[in-house]
Amino acid sequence: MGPLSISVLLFTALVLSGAFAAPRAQEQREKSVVSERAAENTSATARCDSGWSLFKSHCFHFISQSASWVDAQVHCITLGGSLVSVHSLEEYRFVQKLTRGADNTLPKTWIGGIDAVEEGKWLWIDGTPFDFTNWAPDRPDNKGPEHCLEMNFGGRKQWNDLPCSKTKPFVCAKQAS
Ligand SMILES: [Ca+2]
Ligand SMILES: [Ca+2]
Repeated sequence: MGPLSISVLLFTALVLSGAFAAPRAQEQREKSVVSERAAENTSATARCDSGWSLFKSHCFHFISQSASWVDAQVHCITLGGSLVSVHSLEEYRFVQKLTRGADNTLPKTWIGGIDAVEEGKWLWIDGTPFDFTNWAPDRPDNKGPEHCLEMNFGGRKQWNDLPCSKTKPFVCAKQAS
């Protein structure tokens, strides 16, 4: 075997061992560190996809097509998010604006609250604390029973519990990029 054959064999062995792929992997690791740092600094750089609206660190999207609560959540997941959770009156007013129709009405709309696991113990399906409520008078009343949360209910457009199989428009939310 001559020197040329040995170099060809050596080169082939290096390619097969992935020696030349290593710098690319390193570059990808560096890129992901940069994007992680960018994500930490969302206040300055937060952005939403087209059709989504930014509030603080999250993007929100109203879907006017009606679905059951669980189908709504599945749809939000396919968009990279979850049914929205609401943590302040300011945030509620923001979400309400997204639901306002061309005819200026506020349709009853699913958001991410459920008490399906244990009656009366309300959770947000995105896992955030249930730290703000805006129930309509005498709600939740669990008539049905009712384990899912609709907004824009009653004269003051507040919250009501409703059977999860009812179909409503819904609001998804996801972390801003
Ligand atoms: Ca209930
Ligand atoms: Ca109810």
